[in-house]
This record gives sequence, structure tokens and C-alpha cells, in this order.
Amino acid sequence: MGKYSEYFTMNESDAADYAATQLDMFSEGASLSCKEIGDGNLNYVFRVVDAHSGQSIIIKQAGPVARISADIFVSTDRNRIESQILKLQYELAPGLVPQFYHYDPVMNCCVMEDLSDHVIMRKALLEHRQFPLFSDHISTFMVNTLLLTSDVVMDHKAKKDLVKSFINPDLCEISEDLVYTEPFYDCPRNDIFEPTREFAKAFLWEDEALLLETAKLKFEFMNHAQSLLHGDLHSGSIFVTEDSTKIIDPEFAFFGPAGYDVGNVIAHLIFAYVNAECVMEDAPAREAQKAWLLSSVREVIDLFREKFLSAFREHATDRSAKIPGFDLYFLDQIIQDASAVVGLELVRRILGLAHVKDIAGIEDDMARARAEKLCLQMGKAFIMDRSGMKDGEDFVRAVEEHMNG
Ligand code: SR1
Ligand code: MG
Repeated sequence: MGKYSEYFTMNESDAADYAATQLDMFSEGASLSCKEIGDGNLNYVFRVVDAHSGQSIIIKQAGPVARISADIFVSTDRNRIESQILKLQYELAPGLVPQFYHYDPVMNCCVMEDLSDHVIMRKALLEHRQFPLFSDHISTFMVNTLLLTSDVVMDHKAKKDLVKSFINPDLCEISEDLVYTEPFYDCPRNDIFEPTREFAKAFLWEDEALLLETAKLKFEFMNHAQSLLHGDLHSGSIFVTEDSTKIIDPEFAFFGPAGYDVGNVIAHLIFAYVNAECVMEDAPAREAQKAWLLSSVREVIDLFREKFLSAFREHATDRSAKIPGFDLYFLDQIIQDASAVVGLELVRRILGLAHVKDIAGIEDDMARARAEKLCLQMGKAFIMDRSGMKDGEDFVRAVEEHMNG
């Protein structure tokens, strides 16, 4: 029995040895070193480099316990789901996903392209940088992965088979709890900045109309197997350079409402905007970035709409879906769902267990309290006003109204 015939969580030297002995990727005389570089909430990410050739790879391993909390046990099967969807997304959205090399169902790890020439988008946004091609890239990624995996395009039986293999109960449960449930009551697992607590109570937890909408949205998330989602499409799951965008970390993938991914992308552009609004340093870079972020919010929605309708015309196979008017009906619904998810995400990253650095990293307490209040106010509006949200301008207006108010 070899060392890797039974599952264990690897350390850096195990991962270097794994690369040398289990993968046929490095040459004989390679001199491998390894560093664990994961900064997410769940997994271990090893970067293995050959000092001789400079060649490098990423090995990502799923552990049985979440890194963010020792109380959260998560099935390591998520690594199979991630491997399967990475390969699929690579075909659906070429150039926008890392190259996938290998999946190991025993060690629950997978091997993929090293994107160290890119930077995690959240980090770059917090340096107030801009990425002019981002809206174009991310809208293509979302249209291709969401529309082409829906019943509009796929053979219905093939789609049902795919739904089966992407049943992802543990990771869906995390989202059901952390996004849809816990932020909307005084849940012990929430992590609340004390100056925000009273506002959360009066403004959200005591608003029964809002709570009813969150219940409707939660059951929509659980029961609407519309498209194969990335499932966690925030700015920490996106690598960027000036001219390239690569989407990583799709382990939360399952068949759910397409607006979930669109809403996540928009929410995290808004977190960056609120950060740029509330921190103090480097005013010129912040102002320029704020303008770019708002135009990106507009562009992501408008490009998504435009590309979605054109891909619908080109790829729809279902007879009923081709009935005139259905394309717009279907798209408008997705945009309204996206608006609701913008709102849920803006709330849950403030009150729930998993925060974002854009807001929780604001050092000045008064500035952070202001940022959190803005997110909660916008969050509620994006949920409650979702039926009126249609195009990019509607999303921008919803942000601007709160900034000026
Ligand atoms: C227990 S995992 C917490 C959060 O991190 C992931 O990136 C997801 O967003 C999840 O909700
Ligand atoms: Mg992740």
C-alpha cells in the first residue's frame, strides 16, 4: 500500500512529494519546493515549484473541516464537484478558467494551472486598481456557463443527469444557512461588529416584510434547478490581470437560480465601492475607482443582458423556449433574482459568519460602522425592490441613491 492509497490531509512536504511521485508533470531531476497559499475559508492550496525549470502547479486539497470554523464539517466530495465543473467550465468559457490537469478521488485533491502571474481581484480592488476588460470577461463567463447548462439549451435528460452529479448538499447547506437564514435573526454563529448590532435589529430583524422575502428567496435557491452555478462567484474567486480574467473555486457548484452568480459579482463590486467611499487614503485613486466600479456594475448587467439574448437566439433548442417573448421573460426573471442576491450578499457579509476584507478590514471604527450601515441599507433595498430591476442603470441608481441619502 502506497502513502497515497488512503486519504490524509497533506502538509507542504507531502504535497511536494505527491507532485514528484504521483504526477507525471515534472522532469526527473526536478527540484520541487512547496508553499501552502490558501487564504479561503475551506481548503488547502499548495503551490509546487521546480527551482530548475521554474515550472509550477497548484494542488488543491479538501479537508474534512472548514478552515474558518472547527465546527463546520464539509464533505470532501466537494473536490470531485470542483474538478468536474472546472473541466466543464473550461469547455464552456475557454480562456476564463484555469487549465485542469488531474483529480485524485482518494486524496480528494485536484491539480491545476498556477495563476501566480494574476492577482486575486479582491486584493487588487482594495489597492483601488481598475480592470477595464472585467465586465466583458465576466459577462461572457456567466452567459456561457449559465445559459448553456439550462433546459433552454441542453437536452432535458442530459441536464437531469448533470443535476444528479452536481447534488452538493453540504455546500448548499452552508449557503442556505450563511446567506439566507442566519443573518436575518440574532443567530449565535453571526459575527457582528458591535456598533452595527442595534441597527441590524431594528432595520432588518424586526422587519417582517423583509423576513418574508428572505424565506421566499431561500426556497427559490433550494428548489429552482435552473442552471449549473459557480455558486460562490465573489471577488476572492476571481484572478485578474489588466487583460485576463480567470474564475476559480467553483466548489459550491450546483443547479440553482442563475441570478445567484450574477448577484454575487455585482455585490462584490459594491463592497469595493463602499470601501473606496469610506476609507481615507489616496483620494484621487479612490474617486477614479469608484467611477469605474459603478460603470462596471452597469456594464456587467447590460452586457449580460445583451449576450444572453444573442446566445439564446443562437443556442435555444427547446421548442417552448423559442416562443416569442419567452427569452425576455426568462432573462428579466434572472435579473430580478440577481438583484435579490445582491441584497442578501450585502447583508450576510456584514452580519454573518463570513466577512469580506473590503468592509471588515476598514480600520477606523466610525468609517467601518458607516460602511456597514450603507451595505445593510442597500442590501434591504435590492431585496425589496427587485421586481423593478431590469437594466444596469437600475442597479447603479440603487447604489447612488444610498450614497447621496
Ligand atoms: C464555511 S465557508 C464560508 C463562506 O466561504 C465561502 O467562500 C462561501 O462564500 C461561504 O459562504
Ligand atoms: Mg472559495
